[in-house]
Amino acid sequence: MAEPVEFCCWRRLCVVVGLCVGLLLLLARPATAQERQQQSINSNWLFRKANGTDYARAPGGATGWEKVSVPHTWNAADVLDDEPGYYRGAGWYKKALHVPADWQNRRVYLHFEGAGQEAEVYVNGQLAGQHAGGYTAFRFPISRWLRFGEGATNEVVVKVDNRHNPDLPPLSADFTFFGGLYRDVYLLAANPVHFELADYASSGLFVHMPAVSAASATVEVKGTVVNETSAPRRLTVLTELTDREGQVVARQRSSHTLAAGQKLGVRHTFDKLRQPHLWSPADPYLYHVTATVREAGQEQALDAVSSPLGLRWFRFDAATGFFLNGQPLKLIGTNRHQDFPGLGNALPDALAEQDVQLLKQMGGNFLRVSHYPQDPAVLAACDRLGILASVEIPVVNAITDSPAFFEHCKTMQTEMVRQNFNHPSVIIWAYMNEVLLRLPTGLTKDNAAGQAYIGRVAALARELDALTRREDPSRYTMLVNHGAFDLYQQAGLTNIPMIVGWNLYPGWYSPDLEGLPAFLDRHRRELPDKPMLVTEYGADADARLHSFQPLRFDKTTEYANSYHQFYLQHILSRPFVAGSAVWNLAEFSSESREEAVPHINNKSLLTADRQPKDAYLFYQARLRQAPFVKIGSRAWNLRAGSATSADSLHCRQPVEVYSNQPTVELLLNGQTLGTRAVQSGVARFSVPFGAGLNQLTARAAGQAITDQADIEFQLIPTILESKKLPFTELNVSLGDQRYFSDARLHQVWLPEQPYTPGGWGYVGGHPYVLPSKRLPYGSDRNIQGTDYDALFETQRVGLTQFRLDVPAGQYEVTLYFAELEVAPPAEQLVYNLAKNDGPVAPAPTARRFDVWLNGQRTLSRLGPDQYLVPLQATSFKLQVNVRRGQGITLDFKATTGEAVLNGIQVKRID
Ligand code: GCB
Ligand code: CA
Repeated sequence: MAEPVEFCCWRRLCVVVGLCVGLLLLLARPATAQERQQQSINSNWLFRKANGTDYARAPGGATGWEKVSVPHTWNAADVLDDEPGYYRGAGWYKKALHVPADWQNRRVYLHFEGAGQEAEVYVNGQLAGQHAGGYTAFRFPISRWLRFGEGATNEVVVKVDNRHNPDLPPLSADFTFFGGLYRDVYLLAANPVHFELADYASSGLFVHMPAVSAASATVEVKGTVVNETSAPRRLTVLTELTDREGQVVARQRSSHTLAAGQKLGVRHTFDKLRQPHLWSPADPYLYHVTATVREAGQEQALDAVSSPLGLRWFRFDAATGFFLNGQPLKLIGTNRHQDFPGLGNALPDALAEQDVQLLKQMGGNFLRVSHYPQDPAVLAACDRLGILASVEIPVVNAITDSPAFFEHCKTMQTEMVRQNFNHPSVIIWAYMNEVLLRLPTGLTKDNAAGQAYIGRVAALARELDALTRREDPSRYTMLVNHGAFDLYQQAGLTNIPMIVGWNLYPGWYSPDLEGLPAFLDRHRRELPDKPMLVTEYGADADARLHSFQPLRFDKTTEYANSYHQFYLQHILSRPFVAGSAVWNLAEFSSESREEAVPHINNKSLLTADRQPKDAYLFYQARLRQAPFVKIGSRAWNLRAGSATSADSLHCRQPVEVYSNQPTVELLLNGQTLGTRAVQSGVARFSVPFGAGLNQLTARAAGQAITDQADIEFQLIPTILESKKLPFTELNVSLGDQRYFSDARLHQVWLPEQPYTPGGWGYVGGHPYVLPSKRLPYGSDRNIQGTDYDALFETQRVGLTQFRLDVPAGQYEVTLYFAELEVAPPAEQLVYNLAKNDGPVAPAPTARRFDVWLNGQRTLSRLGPDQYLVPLQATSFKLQVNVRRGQGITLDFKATTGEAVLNGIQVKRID
């Protein structure tokens, strides 16, 4: 087998050897006609949805096909519309392929980085291969069906299908199962003598690091050489390790004779490389491994494969957490989903890389690639930027107890491990997420069928865990649970993996934040030997919603801020918590979600278009080393509020400043507001905002670092007849305690308030609350016909008046309604981890009411069967001429049930 021909010590690469190697490289490098070639074939595809015709063997003409390029998904738009559901079925892609004549002597493959969720590939009418699973790569040899040379056209047809398949994970989950050829597609042509190309679409080269220390490293490179020619071949395999500058630091060569059609495993061991330059988040130093196979005695390579090499070692300890290269390192980071607004999951690599970059800029060092393997660009970026990663297959919420389901899981796990084996960033392979979240209908943990099912889940977990340890003894295995400690414990699922991941939502899905420390300490007490990670925690935050009395489930920035501040503190203060990952880096698509932003899960640190929310700035302050100061709510740069008193020209509102310095000074339009101590990353100020532009400057004491935020403030007079502060406009969200700041229309909606003479507000009634009382106020339903769901989801029920004591003038009054009570029930969402909502209240009898504007009946007999279509946004724009001392009075007079009002806008128009 391998015989070392040359050995260079790590630092001592002498000039002479360097020169020789350089020369050898020069000889070996020039792209010869024979080395492997790989090119993307993303352009010029044709696409159509399935229509019953089988296009596999008769691809037909060009009509009815849409020109697309991949990455492509057919669900980019239909996941966002008001129609529940999205297309889950088959789609056809086809493309003309031209291959040069000299490829006749090559082995040609099609390589797909991923297709959602199942694919069949045809070449010139012949089935080249099938693949199940939407998140791993696959590759098929196609030479035998190709027509070569100029003028010859080949037709590649790919049938992709994202229908529900009970034998294929994921079965159900809180994310969208986009369909399509949504990652890069490649054409690959290799010499018939090549490294293995048929090993689960892996690179065929596996880099092991059996021993790494600060003093020395042992690297083992394994590969399989394949002789697909019809004659025996004498071959030389050469493996080189190069440093970041491209200098060869070690080489190994071995000679082999392969019979026709033979495959042979080759292993090169690089023993005791001295003083390796280690890889870490602070210094993500990468070497490279290149393996080539040549004809004996020839310098020309027949095939070459390369891989990054990051030298590091690590371990998890149940009591003291994670250690990288012998040093303790708290893993702090986020999860990531792979979609982007407007693109679905069909992203160019640059957007995947940008996400990893944003995590790095946050100060994070850990990415949970959830809930499935993602584009290769993600882990490549983790390698380069120094982000440690956990990767998992999409066994989410439930399993199917069928041999096919088990087989698919095992194949996916094998694909995941082999395709990503060489990424130094990967430290964990995981395989299940909250798999006991909902037992199949009729099953409970106490009945026999339920116990049998749980037993099968555990059996699958054991198989996957054993498979993973066999495939890769150098990484840790992990299984991720929701916060039902006893359930997973009794099922044996906390015992099987090397690390337990917990998705913890106390203070979100369960009422009390204090549940978090209690849960963490329970793990330590009851599973003292099991390392753990907080694999998820998060709170919904619609960046438009704000509150100064934040409440669980109100989806305000401020509730999420306090939630994250609480969690991070408890995670950091417990050494046994090896690390954590926020749910989620950015907002992501979950088609069946309703609430403030339908179809979007917004438990995230970045908005969908990757703008930072406050919590992101908070993490920067806690995690980044360099001096940092950022004004919170900088995204909330359009604010409104009522003046503090009748003759005040200011409104006081709190502002948080995030910093890693001991104190921060805040200035408003150049005037200091004082200096405050920074506590756990946050300094808190009360700012007297004036009408118009407010320029905030934050300064970390003793540091030259500052931050600025320009905030435009719409100041509402307390007494609307005020001369000093003329009334112009007022927007109120009824039944709501939040501010809604809408940058698009440049409007701010204020929370409701009761009427006081001289001012404005409602008379009578109460805020709408769900029958289940799950939310503090408002509905959780998608309101059709609007992007302002949060405004329409809240309403005041049973009000008798809304009054504004505005000065004389011409006004426009717009009333907003959505019928919330009389609504068809929503689908029970599987990911809703809150206690069961309980029985659905009987639909109330239809309401009926009139609205009078300054003594005139203006809107008649409003009700669910007249204008107020359930869950539909409805508005009426009215005009009124207000006389001196008259103001605006809206009377709500119900004849059946109670009147409602969701929002009101009053604008002076003369
Ligand atoms: C979870 C799931 C994740 C959901 C998240 C949520 O526990 O693992 O897929 O998106 O909660 O937001 O409910
Ligand atoms: Ca890609």
